[in-house]
Amino acid sequence: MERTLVLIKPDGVQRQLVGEILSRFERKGLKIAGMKFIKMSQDLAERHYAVHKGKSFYNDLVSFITSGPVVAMVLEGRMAVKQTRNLMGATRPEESTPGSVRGDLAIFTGQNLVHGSDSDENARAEIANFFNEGELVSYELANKDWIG
Ligand code: IDP
Ligand code: MG
Repeated sequence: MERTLVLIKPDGVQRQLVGEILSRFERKGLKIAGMKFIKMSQDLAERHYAVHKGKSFYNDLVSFITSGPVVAMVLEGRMAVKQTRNLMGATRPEESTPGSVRGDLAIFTGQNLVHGSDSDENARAEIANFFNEGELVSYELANKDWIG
């Protein structure tokens, strides 16, 4: 089973879409392994988005992600990284397909509601930025035999 880091960004919280977005991941069959509601520090934001340092949108990205609370979560399941990215939709809302979070609910790349790790390796590093091992919970879903 794979794990991935998902953030519901400040626009998702402010637009009161936390439940809407979370329910899409839950209904898919992904399991919540950890979750917290936090305002990201400058330091955490810079670590999380280190890969984008130097890009034209980097400063806006860091100031946006620290502008208000986010929901940070670890989702677990079969091919969780890819499954989550599919549910999120493409980075640019004008390119993300209807049915995806961004395709249905976002219109602007700078406010595209969600973050999801893009590889297993990055997921491990991103999870470690947000969660201690002790904050992740191991348990079985009651319906696991019906999810596969
Ligand atoms: P992702 O969130 O789909 O993985 P990335 O390329 O990793 O997309 O970019 C991280 C975030 O930076 C995006 O979700 C988006 O909010 C923002 N971003 C990416 N490209 C641009 C851009 O060209 N202009 C403004 N913001 C951008
Ligand atoms: Mg990314």
